[in-house]
Amino acid sequence: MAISKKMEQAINDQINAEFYSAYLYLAMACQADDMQLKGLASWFNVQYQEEVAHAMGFVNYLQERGGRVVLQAIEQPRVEWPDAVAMFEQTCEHEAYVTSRINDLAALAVEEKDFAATQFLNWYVKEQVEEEATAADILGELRLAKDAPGAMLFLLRELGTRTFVAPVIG
Ligand code: OFO
Repeated sequence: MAISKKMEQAINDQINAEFYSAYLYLAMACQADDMQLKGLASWFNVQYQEEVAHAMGFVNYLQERGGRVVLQAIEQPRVEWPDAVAMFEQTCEHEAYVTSRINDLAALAVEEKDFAATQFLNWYVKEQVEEEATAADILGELRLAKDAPGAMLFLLRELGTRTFVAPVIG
């Protein structure tokens, strides 16, 4: 069954939102690099790659369903944050927003009785739980370490151990 025009549009909008997420985290990675915080830069670089993978998951799905991918302009992200805590505050806020978008997409799939889309979107629903939990955990630890340089250094080094593993989406 061909995908509906409404779902096609919603997925195209989500492709844009995922690429915007990639841009946002790349901007954070670049600032962290400027601050000589390699571990932090590396964590956000991995996050950037994850977001590109999320966008490509939607691109591939839409093509598989016979829809037309229409790439939209990506909004310029913020370029500066006062510190790592502020970066993760925005990360938490942004991931909550993305979760609400994924939920809206899942609701549209149910409304349209598009069960293939429902199945596909389940992966993103679960992924968002993980994305929000990870960002919240790191924010909590960063707040705790804020006034203890030794602890902060340890934490930032630990963030640098994260590696990118291409997700199997769908
Ligand atoms: Fe694509 O999950 Fe973050 O934004």
